[in-house]
Formats: sequence, C-alpha cells, structure tokens
Amino acid sequence: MPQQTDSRHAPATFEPLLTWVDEIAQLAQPDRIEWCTGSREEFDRLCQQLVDAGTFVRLNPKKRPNSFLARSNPDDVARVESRTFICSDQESEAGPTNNWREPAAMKAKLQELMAGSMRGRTMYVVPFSMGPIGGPISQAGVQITDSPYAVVNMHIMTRVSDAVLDLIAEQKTFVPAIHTVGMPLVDEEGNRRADVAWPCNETKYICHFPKTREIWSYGSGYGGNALLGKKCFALRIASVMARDEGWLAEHMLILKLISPQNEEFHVAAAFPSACGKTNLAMLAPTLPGWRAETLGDDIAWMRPGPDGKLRAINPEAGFFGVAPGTGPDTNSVATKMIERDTIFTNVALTPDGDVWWEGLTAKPPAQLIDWRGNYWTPESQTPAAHPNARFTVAAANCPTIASDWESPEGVAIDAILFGGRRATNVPLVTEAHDWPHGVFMGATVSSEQTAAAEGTVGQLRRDPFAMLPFCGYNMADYWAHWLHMGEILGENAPKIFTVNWFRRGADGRFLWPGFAENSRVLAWIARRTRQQDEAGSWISPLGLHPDVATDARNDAGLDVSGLELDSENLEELFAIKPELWHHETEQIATYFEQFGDKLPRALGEQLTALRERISGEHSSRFGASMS
Ligand code: OXD
Ligand code: MN
Repeated sequence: MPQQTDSRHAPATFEPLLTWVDEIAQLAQPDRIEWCTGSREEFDRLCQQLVDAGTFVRLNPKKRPNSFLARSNPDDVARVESRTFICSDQESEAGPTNNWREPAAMKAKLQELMAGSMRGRTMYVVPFSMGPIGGPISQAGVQITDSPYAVVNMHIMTRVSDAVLDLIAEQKTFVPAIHTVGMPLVDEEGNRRADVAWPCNETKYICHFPKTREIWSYGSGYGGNALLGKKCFALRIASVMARDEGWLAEHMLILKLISPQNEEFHVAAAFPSACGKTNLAMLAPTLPGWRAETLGDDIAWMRPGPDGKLRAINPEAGFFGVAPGTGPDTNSVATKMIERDTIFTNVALTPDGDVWWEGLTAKPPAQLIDWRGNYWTPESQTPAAHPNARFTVAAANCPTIASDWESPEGVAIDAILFGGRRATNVPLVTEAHDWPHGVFMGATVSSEQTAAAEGTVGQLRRDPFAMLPFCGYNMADYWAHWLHMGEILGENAPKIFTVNWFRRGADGRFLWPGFAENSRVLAWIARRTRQQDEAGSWISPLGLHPDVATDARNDAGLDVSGLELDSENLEELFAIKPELWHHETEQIATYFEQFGDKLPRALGEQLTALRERISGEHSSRFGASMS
C-alpha cells in the first residue's frame, strides 16, 4: 500500500516543496495524495490498477512478458504544439518561433482550470531525476499528476526515487511540474461520475514559465504533454537553465562508435522528427570491424567537463519510441528491446494477446483490434496502429546500451551532427570549417514536406537544431548561446557535420541506402575527428566532403565498397548546384529576417560568406580520388 497518503506526513523535508504540494492539493482538491518512491512494488501495483480500470490490457505473458497496451482517447494522440506556451515576461524572450503568453494571465487561467480538477482522484507526487541521481550534469524535478499512466511511464523514462527528495533537501532546488488530465470525477456539488479508460479534456495547455522554471500541463494524458521530464523539462526548461549556466540541453541522440582498432568515438546528433533518430541511436554497422553502442535516442545534456571537453549525458532512463516503422529490417535492436517489459500505447492487439503495428512484419495478421479498439483486417481502410503509437521501455533493456550510459560525468563528444530530410540540394555529408560555420549549419536545418505530410510537397520547414518545438526561449538568443559555447570550448570543441540520408535522384529514387549503411558515413566522421589534415576529403562551397571510392576500400574517404552504387549516383549524392543553392540562401535570408536585431552577427556573416562561395562556384565538384 502507499506509504503516505497525506502531505503532512510527506517523506520530504524541503519546506518549499511541501508548501508547493499543499498549495496544489488545495487548488486541485484530490481525494488523496500519494508520494511515489519509484519502487518495483509501486510500479506493479499501479500497472494492476490500470488493468483493473480498463486503461491497460495486460499482454500475453508468453508473447510479451510484463507488457501492457493502452489505447488513448482518439483526440489525445500526440504533443500539441499549438497548445504549448512559453510564458516569459516579454514576448521577445520567447521569440517568433514560440507561442507566448503573459505569465500572470496564464497562471490565473491555469489556476482557474486546475481548481477542483483532481476531485475524486489520487494526486501522485513523483520525485524524479533527469540523469543519474546526484550527478554533476543531472537535475531534480517533482511531477504532480493525477494520471497513474503518467506515473508508470515516468518510472521508465526517468529515475523516480525517494532518494531524489533527500537530494532536493540538500541542493535546495527542483523543477516543479504540475500535470492534470483535467477530468475530475466529482463535481462541485459532490456528484460522482464514472471514470473512463483514458481521461483527458478537450481544452489543453502545456505551459512553461522559464523564470520560475515551472511547468503546468492541463488536459492531455499523452506523451510529451504528460511525461513532463521529457520535452517540457529536459528541453524547454533545461534549455533556459543551460543558457543561464553555460551548458547545452539538446534534442540529440548519443551514439558510441567503436573502430576496428577499438578506438571509441561519441557522436551527438540532432534530427527533426520522422528522420529515424531511434534507428540511428541503435545502429548495427555494416562496415566490417565497426561496432556501435547506444547512449540515448532523444535528448543530450552537454557541459564542458573538468578536462575542457564537452561531456554529454542522456538525461532520460528509457525510450519513448514511435512503434510504426520499427521492425527487424529497420531496427532489429529496438525490435528485440521491446520483446518484454514494455508499455505500448495506440498499437494494435493480436487475437493471441500480442501487439502489432505497420512495419513490424511485411504481412499484417489476418485480424486485429486496432488502436481505437475496433475489429480490423488487412482490408480495413485505416491503419491498425496510430502513426504516433509509442513504446515505453527502460534503456537498460536495449541490447546495444553502452556500459557507461549511466556515467554521471557523461561521455566526451567528438562530433555533433545535424540532419534533415532533404530530397534535393543537401549532400550526404558535409563537415563545417569551424564552430560558427557549424552553428550556421544547425540554425538552417530544414526538412522537405513529403506527400505523406500536410503542406505543399517540396516546401521546406526550417527546424533549427531540431529544436523548433522545444527551445524555451528566443531561437536567435539560443544561437548566440551556441556561438558563446564554442568560445568556451575553444580547441576542445567537437567537429560539426551536416548529414542527409534522404537525397533522391531525378527519378525519385533514394540515392543512399540509409539505415545500417549510415555507419559508413559515421566511420568517415569518426576518422575526421582525429585527423589534422584534409586527406581523403574535398572542399565545396558548403564545406568538406569525403572522397568516394567505388571500386576499392578507401581508408581516408567514404567506404562505399559492396554497395553497388554507380559513379553517377555517387556524384548526384554530393552534387551542389549553384542556382539551387542561390535560391536556398535566399530562403535562409528570409528565414533569418524574422529574428531582426537578435540574429547573431556571426550568422549573418556566415550567410554572406556562403553566398560568396556559391557565386564563385559554377559547377558541381567531385572528389579527386573518385575512381
Ligand atoms: C519525440 C519527438 O517524441 O521529438 O521524441 O516528438
Ligand atoms: Mn524527440
């Protein structure tokens, strides 16, 4: 049974935490308060409670041991960017890429909505650490929530522990995060109504108060709206902390690469959504002798260490991955990882109590219960799993997890990658000349809309540093912070690269096989981080690219042996067309204009220099050692 049911008997000693819990309890009026400890007993008990309430289906233990399926309300299936707000004093502090609300007015609105919002429910107080508890890069938070689904997911995604309460008492600081699904079970007159499997409210607010570092989330039970350690804390609030304290909170995976000579390299990589981040984080290299290990698939917190190098931790403890498209061919590691101990949300249920989603097997099962709970056959016109269906699983379950993934001081980052989904223009890989050039590359990351997405095909969406929905302050100030971090890191700064796995030929075909073959690009990048000269590379107006050898192993350049890519294909992968790049720089200039005076001068200078390099270049170039 719960250890504590009353805030007056709370296990915490830090007065401001107790006062805050009391205040929220008085506002939201829950029936009871439970202080969570993060224990196994607590996890199992809440999972059983969710099964009894009809929120969870326990999967067949012979097929998926200790795993559950949840189906959300069909109107509560993803992060709601349009309902996500940065509540800084001035609108200019949030900048043109964020939704802004005046903090006092927003707080008043939230208080009005939250008044009585937990009536009839239990209010869980969840102390958690982002990063190993007490580590030098880690931070503590406390989430208040009326969603047991959120609690068990937080157990997997963060380090929930009563030890965090002691740490908070010692450090005298924590990030307060309030979450309610916004569906009280008792009305003002005391009338009780029955609960539903997925309570939520059609009104939603996901609010961040950067000055007081508070998070208030109302109305949604799904993903990043409800698991407040993830996007709300580890990116939006942490990006503000990082700016103020001289570190970086980034939307990046962390991967360890090990060469045939057993040298270790660490890469942090930012990609907008739908670019295969989890797949890259769990890469199984095809290059002989190379190995890869996983440290994180979504978020990196990076801080200069005592040795001056940029050290990174994954602040999360689990993966909240997109299920559709995950299968033995695209991500065999993840497929294995979720064989047990996994919470699935919005995937389909098989007749024998297992789960299925598009991409798990080529041939769908003959019959299923789809994510909405309806009978489904391959003839059905709708997908069996929601496209944003998720798995929640502990990072420790990942077969390729690095042995030092929990190292509190983090790993030293050798290279930073930026990638987008670009059918045209952007070469397979480009190395920046220096840090400011790399920041310019990050600031101009973009993805082309595909026919599958909303919007006009070919239209670009800029997603700087893949942080568009996640930066807690003005994006231009964020770029300035990155430039400043380069000055702090000096000689120790990692090298920066742009990659594009998605370039297509004139016939519409992908020019690069992608997935595990991306290890070839990573191997070139890894070698570049230890190389002083430019052997094996060539320079274009965009930066440095690898030489390519099609017929032999090429130690310094990009090894494409065995891929059977003809030289025309390889040339197209790296082609830089001046007229298209002229247009690209025009688009970047227009994009930068919205930041007005806040745009760091160095980025304007980078754009001017790029324009000059482009206009001096009249044809595409290709590597000297191309054979
Ligand atoms: C995620 C996202 O869920 O970036 O990681 O949307
Ligand atoms: Mn993400």
